[in-house]
Amino acid sequence: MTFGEGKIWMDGEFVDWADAKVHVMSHVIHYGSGIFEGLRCYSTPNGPAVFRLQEHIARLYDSARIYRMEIPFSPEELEEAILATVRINGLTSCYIRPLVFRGLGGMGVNPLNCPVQCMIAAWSWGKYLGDEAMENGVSVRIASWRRAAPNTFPSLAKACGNYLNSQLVKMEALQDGYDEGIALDHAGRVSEGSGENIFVVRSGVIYTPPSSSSILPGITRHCVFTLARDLDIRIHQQEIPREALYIADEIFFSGTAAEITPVTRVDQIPIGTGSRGPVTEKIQSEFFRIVEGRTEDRHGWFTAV
Ligand code: PPE
Repeated sequence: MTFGEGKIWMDGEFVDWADAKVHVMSHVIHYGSGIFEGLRCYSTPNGPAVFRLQEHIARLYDSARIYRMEIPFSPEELEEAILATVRINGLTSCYIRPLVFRGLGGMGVNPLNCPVQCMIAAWSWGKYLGDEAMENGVSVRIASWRRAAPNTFPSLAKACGNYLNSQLVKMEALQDGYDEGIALDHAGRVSEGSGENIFVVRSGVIYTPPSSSSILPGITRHCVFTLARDLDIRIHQQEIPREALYIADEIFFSGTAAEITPVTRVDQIPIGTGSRGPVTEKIQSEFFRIVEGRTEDRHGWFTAV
């Protein structure tokens, strides 16, 4: 199933891709009033399985609470709808996008009169930053755009509107010939990529910005903490100055779409040796061993489809 085919779950029932429509006067289109998730389903020897389903649904409900949205389904119903969307489309390995948004109910900033609607789509999505990226790494620039300051756009919510900032970061990077951009926070410290959390390795220790650095609290980021502990690698949350990136031994990104991707150049400066480093390789290969079902799911991260 490629992008543009199959069935989409909309407000409790499946409709054909072409019929999954909203009105142009829906609140979300004018005011960005939506929250979403991105999950992956992996093909494992025991069949297709969704990765960290409960955690993604929990974050969706956190986003809803921040924006005072009443989701008209229970978490269990949405979990089941996600599994059903994979099943009905006959997918094994895919990306899944649930979105909760304010629909048609009148114009004006006040969103409270608009119905809260839900949709879930699934399609095959390969390597987010390119097939080569997993081994060779990506080249990034520091964005001229900052992440939103604290108490402006809440970064702990995965909200549609936040991604206008991400788009500025991404377009600028692509325009200038880079694969991705890294945004600094309001204080000039390292925050995250346009759609990835970031990790810096120095002298064998992994560092990553804390949630107070305007990051999305990534679920793959949480996996990195768990895998680092499993592998006896020290890992800390710490504010990171920009120049720490240039003198790092290794840098990598984490994200549902990006999985674990090495970063090998920042602002044209090679990071360490300029190729994927040993700590990145360890975390990355353990991550792929788990998601591809080549080792036991020892942390219970999978839900069978
Ligand atoms: N930061 C941002 C800004 C972000 O969008 C993501 C996910 C992450 C960190 C990593 O979070 P997690 O997926 O829970 O590990 N970005 C999603 C959307 C990408 C897109 O282009 O759309 C994703 O990876 O699914």
